[in-house]
Amino acid sequence: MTRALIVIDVQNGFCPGGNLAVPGGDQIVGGINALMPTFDHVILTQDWHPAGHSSFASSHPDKSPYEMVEMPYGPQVLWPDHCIQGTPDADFHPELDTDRARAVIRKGMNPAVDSYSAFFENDRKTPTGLAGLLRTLDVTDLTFVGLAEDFCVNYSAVDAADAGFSVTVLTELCRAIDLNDSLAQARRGMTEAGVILA
Ligand code: VGL
Ligand code: ZN
Repeated sequence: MTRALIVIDVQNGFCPGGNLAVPGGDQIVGGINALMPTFDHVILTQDWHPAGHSSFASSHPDKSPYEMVEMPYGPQVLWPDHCIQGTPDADFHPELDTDRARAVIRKGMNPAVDSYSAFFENDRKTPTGLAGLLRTLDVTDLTFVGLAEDFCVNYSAVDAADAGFSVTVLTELCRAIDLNDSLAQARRGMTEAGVILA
């Protein structure tokens, strides 16, 4: 058994003071750092959008953040501008121990397609390369922590289970946006996919 810790989007943008702040997002950083040495591999993801990204409400006339739109690949929540490449909002939280990371997977870089999952963009087809990296390293078991539990953690954990990994989400080291019951829905979906919520 080879175990990897996948740390999802622990960035300033998702912490208090950030452009898409998740309540309590900064409270999980110390616990995540403490967990890192107990894993064979640590991988970080980083939401990394170009300015004017199509998931931003500001890119759609007459739309406000948290409204839905229909994209060519399906329904999409519109977000405040967040985690723009090279800005402090996109940096990792300053206390996150990034030194231990074997790799940083950046996502959301295609201006036309959002990417919640660490494995596939929201078209559900375009891979990020993470599955290949993990298989090359003979990783069998994945533990997910980070932000936000109901979006990027959820999509990543479900894709990982579908790809055949043994998957655990440590909910105490996640925080959620919780938009219209999205956290309860996400937990149901993860459980159905075979993800262990611990
Ligand atoms: C996320 C919304 C938009 C996340 C990223 O990290 O959960 N949510 N971009
Ligand atoms: Zn994003």
